Amino acid sequence: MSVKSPGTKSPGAKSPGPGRKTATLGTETIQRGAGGETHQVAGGDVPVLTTQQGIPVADDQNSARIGARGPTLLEDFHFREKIFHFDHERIPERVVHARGYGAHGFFELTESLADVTRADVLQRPGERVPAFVRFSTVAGSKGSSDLARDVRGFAVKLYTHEGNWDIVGNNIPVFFIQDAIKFPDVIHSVKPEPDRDFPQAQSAHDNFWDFVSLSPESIHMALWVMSDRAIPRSLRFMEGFGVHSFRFVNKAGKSTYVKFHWKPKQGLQSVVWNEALKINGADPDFHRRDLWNAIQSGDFPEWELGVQLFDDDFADSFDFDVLDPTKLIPEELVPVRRIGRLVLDRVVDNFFAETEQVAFCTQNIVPGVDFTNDPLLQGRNFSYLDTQLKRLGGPNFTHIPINAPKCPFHNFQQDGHMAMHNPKGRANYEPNSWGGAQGGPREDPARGFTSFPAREAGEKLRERSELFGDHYSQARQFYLSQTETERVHIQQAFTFELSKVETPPIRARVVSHLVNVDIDLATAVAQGLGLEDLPEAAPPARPLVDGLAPSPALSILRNGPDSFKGRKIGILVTDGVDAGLLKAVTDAARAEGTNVELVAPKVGGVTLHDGTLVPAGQKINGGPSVLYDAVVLLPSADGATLLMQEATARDFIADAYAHAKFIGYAEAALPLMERAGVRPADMDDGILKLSTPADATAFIAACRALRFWEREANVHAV
Ligand code: HDD
Repeated sequence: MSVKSPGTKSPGAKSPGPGRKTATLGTETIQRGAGGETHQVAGGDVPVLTTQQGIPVADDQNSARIGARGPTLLEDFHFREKIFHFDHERIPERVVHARGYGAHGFFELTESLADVTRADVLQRPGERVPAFVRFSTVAGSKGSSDLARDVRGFAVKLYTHEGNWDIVGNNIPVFFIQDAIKFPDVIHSVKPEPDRDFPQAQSAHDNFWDFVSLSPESIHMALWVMSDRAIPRSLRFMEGFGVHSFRFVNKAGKSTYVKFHWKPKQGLQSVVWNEALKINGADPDFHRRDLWNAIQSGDFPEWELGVQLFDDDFADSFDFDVLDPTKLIPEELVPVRRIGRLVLDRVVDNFFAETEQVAFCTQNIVPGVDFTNDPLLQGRNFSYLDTQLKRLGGPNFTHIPINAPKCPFHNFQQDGHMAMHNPKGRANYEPNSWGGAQGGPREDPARGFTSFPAREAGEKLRERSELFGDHYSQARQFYLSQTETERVHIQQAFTFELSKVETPPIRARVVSHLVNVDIDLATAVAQGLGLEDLPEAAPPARPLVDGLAPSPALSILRNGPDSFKGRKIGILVTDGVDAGLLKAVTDAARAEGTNVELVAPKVGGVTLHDGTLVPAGQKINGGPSVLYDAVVLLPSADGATLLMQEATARDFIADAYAHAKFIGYAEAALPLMERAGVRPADMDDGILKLSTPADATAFIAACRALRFWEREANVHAV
């Protein structure tokens, strides 16, 4: 027996014309399913499905065939077009920074920089231009998880009145290598090893550390990547850096060096490594979900644009070469002047069209901005345009709306794959003698981009500046600028990563560099690895600079938020929860701007002791405490007894404790806590009993410290 094609007969529905709905019932539309059954679609009118050619489609459930059991017809253009298009949906992922997430927003100037640059976007305070930002991890492929230990890309496109300006930065202000010629090597080394194709999105393997141990220039950045900077709690809670020294050029043609910083208004925050490992399992999309939710709820993330401005005199007096991208300039030496704000206030309409197809390029600069001879930047200027050709399939990727300037643009570039806007008029060359619209655009020496006329002379050679040779002094400065908690995290991260390295000499070679950075760090890592002896220090290429002052700006914990706004609390609840206490906690959280999510035995929710039913955000095994910044335990006495038998409930508490989170609890939770390993003797000032609304307010206030770090010493014996 054959099933009738739903396209041939349907109750009361004639074949609809283009743009007309199939059939509606009130505000709901009758939709026919694959088996000929009907179901209702929420909402009002729906447009008629068409092919790419605009032909209305009568049947999207069955391909055309001869008889119900016969062969499929080649002439079924709708079927063929649909499959053909599906077969070609993928484009090559980015060779680095494949996994990313983007959002729209604006940049608003708050302080004019007219004295140092002619860049139009930096002239008039209060003026806004549209912006698009894409955050990313570097090593993992497009489907890897968000909380890999990795550098985060922080790429900003400003659609200015004088063209697109891209600041293609990272959340770390220095880079692994000094010369772009080493980029394929460092990236190959960190990507999955080519014979076995693992590990994915991890630096913890032999090849990466082999490369680092043989390339001392990467030690400074390795310190950053082993710090909590590489496991941010949220894309909203991290800094961005342009890394290189760029130039500003003013109307008089004077050049000033500049380094770019993005400072999050939300403050800095990271997770701890064990937490990151578990988040990757619980929610591999943790960062993108967080950004999406924040923007959708109107909690728009914001960064200040900061500039470090300096001149040749400073550059000449600095201990390091300002062209060396493995070095930073401490903010305490050259202050960061905050001149604007970047606000992300709109998610994309479509991930592929915008986030996947956006094409950044360090070469996209505007009049008033210029390059320096940083050899990494010079190489990048070649790579980005080149990679887009491969990735986006032709030279017309600038015609894709996300990449097109939002100011007028005219040139004689034409044709090529997918050309969307060829030049109008008769002339497609210049000079030409045609006037008006026929003749097309002309160059404008007054407004157009001009390069800073830096004087260059020298021999053609393959050499680096001598000052590039100190690879340890700033690494040491970074380490000594951290709080004790952060230093321990760095020690643990090196130990973890090198413990995954299977070749002992590579482990020892890395430690031999750490000896030059800090003897305590090297000793802790050597002990953590079980090395019998501390290796000899690797011979430095150049004497180190002694006594660099610590830079507090380099620490995350010294630059946290002053509120718990934008963070998230998980409240563990069961049937019989004290309604008053639950309300007190949620009210206090909301007053702070903190999000709350109820975690319950069943997602359908719980019945409070007053009989109210409240839905839950997560079932307990889908909402582990690693997804929250702090937790509150409000089970009823019966609920606590029930949860004592539930491993995921015990993990919820044990992990929150081990990750140094603030824990609020109702009296009834005590037996459950003890069962989870938090005994009365383990109670500390980060664990607060909640009985009254005042307790709830005090708990939220305590959470502003983000973590109760003092506890960490009690949770790690090894
Ligand atoms: Fe790069 C992508 C940042 C060095 C070559 N890079 C890319 C992205 C970011 C950075 C954020 C992702 C852009 C996006 O979201 O689409 N890259 C950096 C920083 C560097 C750096 C901060 C050092 C300071 N990169 C670097 C070098 C080279 C490249 C030295 C090559 C010589 N980078 C690329 C690339 C990518 C890229 C292959 C891959 C996808 C793309 O460009 O659009 O061209």
